[in-house]
Amino acid sequence: MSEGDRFNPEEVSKRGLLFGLPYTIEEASLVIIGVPWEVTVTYKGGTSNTPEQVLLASNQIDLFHPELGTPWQKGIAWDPSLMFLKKHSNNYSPIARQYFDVLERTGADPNRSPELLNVAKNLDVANNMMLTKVKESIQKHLDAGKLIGLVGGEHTISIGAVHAIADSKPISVLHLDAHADMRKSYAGMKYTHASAMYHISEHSNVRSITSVGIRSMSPAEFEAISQKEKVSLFTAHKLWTNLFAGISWEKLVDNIISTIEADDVYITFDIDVLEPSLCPSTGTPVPGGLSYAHATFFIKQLVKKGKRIIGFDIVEGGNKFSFEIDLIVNLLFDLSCWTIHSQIEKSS
Ligand SMILES: [Mn+2]
Repeated sequence: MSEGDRFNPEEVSKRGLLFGLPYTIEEASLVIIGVPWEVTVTYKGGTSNTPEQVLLASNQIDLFHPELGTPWQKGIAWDPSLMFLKKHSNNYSPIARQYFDVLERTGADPNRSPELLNVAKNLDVANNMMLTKVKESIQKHLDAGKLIGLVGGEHTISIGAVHAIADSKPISVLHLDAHADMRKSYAGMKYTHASAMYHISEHSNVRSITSVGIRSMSPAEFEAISQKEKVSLFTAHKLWTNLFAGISWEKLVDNIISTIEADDVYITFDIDVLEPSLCPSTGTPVPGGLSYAHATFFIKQLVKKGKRIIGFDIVEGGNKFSFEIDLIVNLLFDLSCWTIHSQIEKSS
């Protein structure tokens, strides 16, 4: 059946379908998985609401991509099978909140308190369960030959996604973020949003990590990055300094892309890489970020340079029915179109 028989892209599209598109998961070349998880969020909450809100707002998208046309005709579908995680996240989130509150109020080191360490261990069990579910889901879609995208949820979810893909082939990771997320562990926990990139970098099939837009890290995180040869760091400060000196964004981007080793690239897009005015309800905003145009031009150049996007996630989105959700919807559409297009570019 052709699209024309099932829906009309010129008309009001149906709410509850991703971008209003009628494809089933079986028909789609790209599957978008919602992962509503926030258990290790330490500051402003709400990111577990993002997947549902993005899905509901996504039918507002107009279906002609100005640069790519209609790559969505290869099929994009929403996979709701991990939306049940919200219930578990809601159960664990108050425990985590209370735990972080104790740490912040008392300044206690959880590694020196058996009682606190026990809470951290229980939260780790929950995070591990989530990561196993993410890995299983992605494995299933990869076996069926699908491309995948994730809508989070906190950054921790990316560990499961990258590990699932890297288990089968060498990949590079493009990491757009305000934060380094390079802690080996955080607050007594192994898997947290602040340690996502550390655990991703530990996978032997992750050949390189290119971190862009970073402007918040601890001394130990900087040390860890310096010691890991596979990680290339491009701080926001360095980018702005070069831009202010008159070097073009295109030149800078091409230089950054040259540090990406593998042809197959996974993009982890933490929304807080953008200027906070664009994402005011993200969990840990930091001023001095990129514009939407800087970020999407980067994705375009990546594909132009012959890289193939094999998967992506958008994480740390906010919790309001607001412009931020619309921004994520647009970013999801852009990333989806470029991901599909990058396969065509490669095979032609
Ligand atoms: Mn971040």
